[in-house]
Amino acid sequence: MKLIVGVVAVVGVWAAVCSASPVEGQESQERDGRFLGLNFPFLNLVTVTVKPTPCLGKSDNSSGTCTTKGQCDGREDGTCANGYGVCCIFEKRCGSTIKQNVTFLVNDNYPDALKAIGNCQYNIEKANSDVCQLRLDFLSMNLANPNDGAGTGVATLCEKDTFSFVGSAGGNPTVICGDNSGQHMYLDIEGNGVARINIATTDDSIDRSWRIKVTQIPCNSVSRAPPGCLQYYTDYSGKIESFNYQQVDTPAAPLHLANQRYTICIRANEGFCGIRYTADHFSLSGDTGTPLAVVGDANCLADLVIIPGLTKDGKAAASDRYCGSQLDPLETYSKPFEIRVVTDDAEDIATDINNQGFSIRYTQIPC
Ligand SMILES: *[C@@H]1O[C@H](CO)[C@@H](O)[C@H](O)[C@H]1NC(C)=O
Ligand SMILES: *[C@@H]1O[C@H](CO)[C@@H](O)[C@H](O)[C@H]1NC(C)=O
Ligand SMILES: [Ca+2]
Ligand SMILES: [Ca+2]
Repeated sequence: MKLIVGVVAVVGVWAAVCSASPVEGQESQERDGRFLGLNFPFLNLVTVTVKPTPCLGKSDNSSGTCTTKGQCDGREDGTCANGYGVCCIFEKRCGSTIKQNVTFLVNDNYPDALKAIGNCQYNIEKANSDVCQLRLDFLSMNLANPNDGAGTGVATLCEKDTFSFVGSAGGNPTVICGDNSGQHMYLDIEGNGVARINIATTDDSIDRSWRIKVTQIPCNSVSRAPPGCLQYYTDYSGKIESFNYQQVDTPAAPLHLANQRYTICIRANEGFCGIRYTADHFSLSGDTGTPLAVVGDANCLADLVIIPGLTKDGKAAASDRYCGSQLDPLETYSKPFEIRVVTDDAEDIATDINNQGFSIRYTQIPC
């Protein structure tokens, strides 16, 4: 019996180091093991240690951690460590408290849709004391759309479903609904605090589903977003969309969201001094057919974006406020690069229709 346990221990170590070329001693022990009639079901009865290394889930390439079979606190998705471990995807449902870096928050019933009234809450604790921020990636995020004004005449309100969160560094009032797949957010988590995510659903006749990747960002990480940036882009060029922007070419396209006050930041890369914005779509007010670009403090009062403007030689732009149903291409050398989004608490559908929000491309300009 002693001999068998010894053999198992050595096989376990071999799995742990993921060695492709076994050293002499292990090779002979293995051969002995087979001679003794050892097989894998037997190994399952004994603790085999597997080094926790990153792995990719077999079904959808989600990032996970290689763990020992049976010790995965999540969903097992494929094998790793030469078959001795399982790729463990940390996937959690409503009501969970999580602490593990790179965890996926999913709706109850996931991957099926949720059709229920409820308040889904997740508490997120720091993986270790050196965490200052969370990045939420909405891999998929489909909630009920904001209202369309039927009955009341006032649209863009998240009346049925809401996604909201509270960071330990104080609240963040940004509340969203609708389709936000592909969007992301940064959330500060300070001290010994716990961040909380709330997804409230108030109608049991609508399908909704979500899968949110939560990454814990160390305090001194280069990927930490600067203070005040709800969204943070770090590429030379990219696409920025307002929450619930859905590219639909029918008049009944879902609308932008009321009550938004947040800042989108773009990291100025080394050797780049300016930034150029080009809108693929822009409609924040008065989208009645003929696109109209509106600029200026006096004209943009309800729903608008603020883009600080400065020419290359340091001359201020006439105005930083943009609204209407078109955004003309613009360049600015004002740093940090940012777009502030402001929407009011209403949308009178008698005078203000079809405002879908924006989809804007940015490209950084070399110095
Ligand atoms: C996972 O990624 C690999 C390599 O990029 C790719 O070949 C494979 O098709 C992906 N599998 C899934 C299920 O997405
Ligand atoms: C969490 O994982 C990400 C991505 O793998 C990594 O960049 C980050 O440093 C990790 N956070 C902590 C606290 O280890
Ligand atoms: Ca509007
Ligand atoms: Ca409005």
